[in-house]
Amino acid sequence: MKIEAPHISAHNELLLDNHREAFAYLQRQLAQKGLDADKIIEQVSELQTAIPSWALGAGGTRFGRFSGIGEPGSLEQKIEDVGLLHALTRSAGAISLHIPWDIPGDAAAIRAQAAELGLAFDAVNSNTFQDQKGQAHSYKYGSLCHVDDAVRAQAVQHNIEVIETGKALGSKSITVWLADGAAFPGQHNLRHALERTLDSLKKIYAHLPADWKMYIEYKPYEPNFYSTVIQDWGTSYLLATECGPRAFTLVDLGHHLPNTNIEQIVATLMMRGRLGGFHFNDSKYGDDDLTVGSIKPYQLFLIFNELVYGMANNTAGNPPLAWMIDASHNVKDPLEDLLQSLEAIRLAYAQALMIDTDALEEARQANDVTRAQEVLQDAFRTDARPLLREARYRSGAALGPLALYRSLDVRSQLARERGKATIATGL
Ligand code: PSV
Ligand code: MN
Repeated sequence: MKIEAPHISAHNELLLDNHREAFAYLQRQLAQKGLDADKIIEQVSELQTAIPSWALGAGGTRFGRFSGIGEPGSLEQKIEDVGLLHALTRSAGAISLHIPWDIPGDAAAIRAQAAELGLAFDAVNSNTFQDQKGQAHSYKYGSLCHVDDAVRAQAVQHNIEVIETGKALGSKSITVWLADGAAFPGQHNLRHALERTLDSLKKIYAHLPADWKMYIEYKPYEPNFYSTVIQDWGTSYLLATECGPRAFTLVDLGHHLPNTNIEQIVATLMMRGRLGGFHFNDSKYGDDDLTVGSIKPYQLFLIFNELVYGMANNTAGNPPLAWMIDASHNVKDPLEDLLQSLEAIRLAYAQALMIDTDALEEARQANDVTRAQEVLQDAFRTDARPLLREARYRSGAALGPLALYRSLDVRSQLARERGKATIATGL
């Protein structure tokens, strides 16, 4: 199924009068604060978030998974789904593949299909956290950190093959997330496990094409619950700097212990030019993979505040960031959930762009803590949604993506085309 321009314009027609009124009001509010709505719209419109190929089917927990209907049963259908999201929002212009869950059979054809829908291929993701059929060595006790040379060599080789797949698609980066760690105390010599991991990562880095980047993702626990080899941003940063200038830390919002100050991590990494990208999601307890902005929208706004500052004051030459949603939807329609996440990401970004940065700096210099908080919260409490709608409208997308998705009954149409029992690959 495809969403075409006439679908969008018919839908927009119905909402346009109300939208114009709301947007004009916001525009005046912003102008009073010396902010140019058009400029913010331009910046917001540039923010394109990649959709991971594994997020298009129902997610699950270790207790079970409840499939929906019309799930994409092939990579082609996953790309079709991302095309729908992009047509509705013009904010999901890329797809990120997990190998081997989604190995393209015919890379040229897949690339052409994506290009036709306006999609690029973002980072490719390797997977050495699961054993695959016919694999010579098991990752039960780790991959890049393994005590056995042969297991490490196999895991390095897999990453090299993932890079090759990415090259055929036009990707420019690889994300390495390791499940490696110790399930129980005593299992690892912690220092040696890290040294072996560094050695393996250097071997992968040596195969990185000159115009590629390597993102190193960290996570404090799960699936190992005693220790994780790359447990935090500091470890990732250490590995990245040891590997070379094209290795960066990747921040997944769910990969922190409760109450970690993630915005501070962003500030520190950008100060060193080593923030590679983001996996967006939200969480209440741990790596819950909930819809972006569904639990802690203020935290997301504060993170974007640091990102905006870091991008505008890029003294360390931090490269443009890779943005991706890494969420799981359990009981929701994945596409609806992704639409909500896309909206939440741009909303936080737009609100961060609405901060009166001069007033904030003045308050800081005067140690006026109350005023500093007021300045931040004034932006956070501004309803930025009309601006996002305007950004979509100007780029040919829907004023109300979710409403249009529902009124077109996209999911039923997909179920008719694909059948009710298809199951997407992924966790
Ligand atoms: C691990 O929890 C992770 O965040 C990594 O990015 C994986 O690639 C992804 O989730 C798999 O769902
Ligand atoms: Mn992730």
